[in-house]
Amino acid sequence: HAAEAQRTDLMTITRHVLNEQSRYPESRGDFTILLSHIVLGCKFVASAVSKAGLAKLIGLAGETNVQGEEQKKLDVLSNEVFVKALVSSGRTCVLVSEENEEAIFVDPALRGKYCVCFDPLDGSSNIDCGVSIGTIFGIYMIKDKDNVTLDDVLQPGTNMLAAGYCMYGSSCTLVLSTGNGVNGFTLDPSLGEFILTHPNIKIPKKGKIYSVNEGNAKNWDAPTAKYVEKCKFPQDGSSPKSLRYIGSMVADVHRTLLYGGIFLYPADQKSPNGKLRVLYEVFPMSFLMEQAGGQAFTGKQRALELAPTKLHERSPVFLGSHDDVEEIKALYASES
Ligand code: AHM
Ligand code: MG
Repeated sequence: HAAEAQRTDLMTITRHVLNEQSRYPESRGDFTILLSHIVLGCKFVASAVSKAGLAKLIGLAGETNVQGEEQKKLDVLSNEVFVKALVSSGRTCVLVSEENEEAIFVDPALRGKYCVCFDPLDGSSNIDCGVSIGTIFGIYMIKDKDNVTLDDVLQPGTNMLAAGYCMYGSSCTLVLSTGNGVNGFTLDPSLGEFILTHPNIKIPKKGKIYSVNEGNAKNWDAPTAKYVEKCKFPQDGSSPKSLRYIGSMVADVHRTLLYGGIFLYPADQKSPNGKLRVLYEVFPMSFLMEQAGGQAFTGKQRALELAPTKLHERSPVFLGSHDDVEEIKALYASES
């Protein structure tokens, strides 16, 4: 009665991570505590997102409320919740958020050994129409928490300890890797707990879907243009690929992870470095892809091997199924 056992033996995200961390004898639960604060932020955003339409309907958004305070935009509010949750965990020393120009150095009294880079609410153009949006995060360990500098956050993605995202969609799903495969947890709203629903996610070796903003096609470079042409008009007798593009990185990457295929945000003439940000978009998603058996490429190199020089640096990215990314790598290699 395995199904019965699963229904009654709930694998919460905290229990799962505690199990994983018990492999490390030196672990003192710091990571579990940090993660539970991230999870709290995700639950807050999930709840706020589900009420966003309602708040608008009854005239809350963008207007002053009863206390005479200006209502905060959902992305600004989400950022404040994450920053406060992370600082109060006592386990972080430096934070990088898409919403903050500068890195946030945590007060020495509250410092811990982790650095968290995050985008609290990505895909904001999708908020007002109720389409899926998400939170993305990457976690590093800092060498010396009493002497933290900007260099400590400008590390290549290969140094990342853990990464994940939470998707606020038809259900709320948190996908996490601590460097030992990828697992997905779904929020049970009646319990307020994320329960393991997608153990050990592996991306299909090859997919049937490509995902890109084709509106930028006139500015693409030759390898990207050639690749997308091949998706539509394959020359090897295979069927054309389907196109799916939501315009929320978390949703597009989540579908790619589960169904296979490729997600592209290439460079173009107008944006020579693409659009997506290295520290809190490209790195965490690349880490998850590799951990699930896929690949992530920038057009020049393995995405995780980038060494960022600026907090909000951008990079082109091609990520997804092993074989599909292999094809785009070949096109860029023959170009140079
Ligand atoms: P945002 O940080 O302004 O929300 O932009 C990031 C989003 C990603 O979620 C998504 O992959 C991309 O922008 C879509 O960009 P475009 O509208 O150029 O296709
Ligand atoms: Mg973003």
